[in-house]
Amino acid sequence: MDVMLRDEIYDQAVKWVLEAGRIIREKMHDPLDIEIKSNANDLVTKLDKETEQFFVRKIKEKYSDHFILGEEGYGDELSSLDGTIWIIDPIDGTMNFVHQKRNFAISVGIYHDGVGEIGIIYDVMANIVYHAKKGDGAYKDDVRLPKLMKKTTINEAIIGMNHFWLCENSLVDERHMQHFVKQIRGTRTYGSAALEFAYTAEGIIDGYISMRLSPWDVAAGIVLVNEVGGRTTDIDGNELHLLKKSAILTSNSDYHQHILENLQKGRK
Ligand code: 2AM
Ligand code: CA
Repeated sequence: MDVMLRDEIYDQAVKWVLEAGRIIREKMHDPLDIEIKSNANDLVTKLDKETEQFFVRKIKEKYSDHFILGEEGYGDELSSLDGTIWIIDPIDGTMNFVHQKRNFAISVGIYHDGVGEIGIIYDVMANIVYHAKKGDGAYKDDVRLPKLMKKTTINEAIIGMNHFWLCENSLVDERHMQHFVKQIRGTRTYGSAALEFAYTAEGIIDGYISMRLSPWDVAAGIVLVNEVGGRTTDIDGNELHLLKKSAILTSNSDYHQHILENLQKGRK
């Protein structure tokens, strides 16, 4: 992608993300019209939908040849990753948004011909933007994030994960996950995949494992984690396919292979 054009798209995207966040903060105490999606714990609100519509309107007006893949379905139906695609989660961590009014993010990943060029994750209530351009490093607001520190032993790792590993349809045996968590220093559950990617990029957790994430949960995060030398794959070690759901591992590269091998031992 042309560097000048990419810089322009990036500046524009950051502005829209900040504006969308401001609107969410203004409207979040109005009635949210909460609905249930795939199951009773999978929520969507009026503001998830309005925020996605905001992006779709802005992008289609300014970049009519770009495509949009959004969680709430106001974007395009895509069958390939050709061209420039904005992969958007208008509110990642909707359960946090509804119940806690914090720890949710706007996530925007911009891909060109399948390559992650821009990643923006905005912690709306903390007012912190994690952002990255491919090859130009990752930033937390104005501070460049250092490359992830060399790690040797898994015993010191803190890994983000959630209880989906305990569900019947988990891809890894529950007893194996118990064994895995005993080997590491600690686990954390933040409830927003985008923020868990951002925290992995920041190095405050050493990785994040989650089942069945969608492209909009991970698209921006992948770019951020790449820029600090981390890796993201599915739990079998394959590159992610950004038009499908995947069980993912993103982590410090030093741990990646070790965790993958560990998960494989309990793979169903
Ligand atoms: P969401 O808030 O945008 O739905 C919660 O652990 C994380 O997993 C959130 O990032 C959440 O995204 C994501 N997630 C993906 N699929 C989910 C599902 N079916 N139910 C709940 N959370 C899901
Ligand atoms: Ca999401």
